Amino acid sequence: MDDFLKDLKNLRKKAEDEISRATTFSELERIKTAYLGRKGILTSKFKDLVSLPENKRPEAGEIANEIKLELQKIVSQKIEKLKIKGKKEKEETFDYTLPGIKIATGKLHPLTQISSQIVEIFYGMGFEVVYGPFVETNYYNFDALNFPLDHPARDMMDTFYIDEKRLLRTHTSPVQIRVFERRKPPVRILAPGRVYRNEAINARSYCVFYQVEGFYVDYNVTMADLKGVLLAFVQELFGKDVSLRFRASFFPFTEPSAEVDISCVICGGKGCSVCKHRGWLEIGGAGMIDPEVFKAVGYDPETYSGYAFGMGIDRMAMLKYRIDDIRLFYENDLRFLRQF
Ligand code: 2NL
Repeated sequence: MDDFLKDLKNLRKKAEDEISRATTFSELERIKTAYLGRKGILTSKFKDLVSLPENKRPEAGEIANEIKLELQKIVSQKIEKLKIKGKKEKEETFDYTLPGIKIATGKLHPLTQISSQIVEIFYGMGFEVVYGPFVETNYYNFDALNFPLDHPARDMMDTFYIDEKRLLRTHTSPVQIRVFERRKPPVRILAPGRVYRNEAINARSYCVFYQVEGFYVDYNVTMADLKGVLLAFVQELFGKDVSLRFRASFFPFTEPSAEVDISCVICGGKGCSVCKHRGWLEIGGAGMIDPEVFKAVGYDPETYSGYAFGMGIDRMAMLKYRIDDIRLFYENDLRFLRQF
């Protein structure tokens, strides 16, 4: 019995020493297993209890159990100590002079940025923003807009056809026709979005681009209202000293029609390479909605009048950010995109 208790005490002393000397978690884990594990030294001592005289067993068992609990407690305390030590070491070895890690943040595409600005400006002037499908029918893209059947824009050389009836919209006007069908005047709508043209690609034109169209239909809407709204818009987007001019033109869906020019935002109108020394830049077209379009959607042209306009978003982004090649917007080169 005395030998047994002496063994236990030595065991305890040895275990305590080893635990206190341990410097890593794996070392500590190994010691714990060696003493307290299923095949551990202390565990085997419990099995030896049977070799003691029966009347001594309870006392010896109790002592062995106390030692076991004590060692378990010391191990847990040591784990906490190692944890604190690890944290401190990490802090001490951190090199504050190292350059920081740059966190990559997403950004809006320049065309999306310009588009949002345009939407904001017209929204502030009372326009509702409406979107529509990219795949359209001949009717909404051409017929309802008074395009004659032999108009060159309907040609497969200019328009991407999906089949006989369906095509990729070549402008956002079909969105507006769909609004006319559902609503009665007064209506004031802005329709921005992606459009498609089957054209040769170069620095100025691409097969995909973004357009914004708008219109206002009510009693007594005039060309003066149109010019006022567009002037307010360009001055908001490009600056207060921008001027606006209309040049007589023709579109199947408006009469009268005009090309819309602004004074060159690069040279201020004096003449430079961007405006080809004209002092003016074309940003879109506009006019009074043709009575034929009103008839197609069931509005009485004798009662109502309205203006409509269309502008290229890519063109405006190119002017605002001074970009000389439209293709840059569609190549998704990060060196380009990161600049916005
Ligand atoms: C341009 C010219 C224009 C319109 C678009 C329009 C729409 C309806 C009825 C009448 Cl539903 N007109 N849109 C009118 C005049 C010009 O766009 O050069 N765009 C880039």
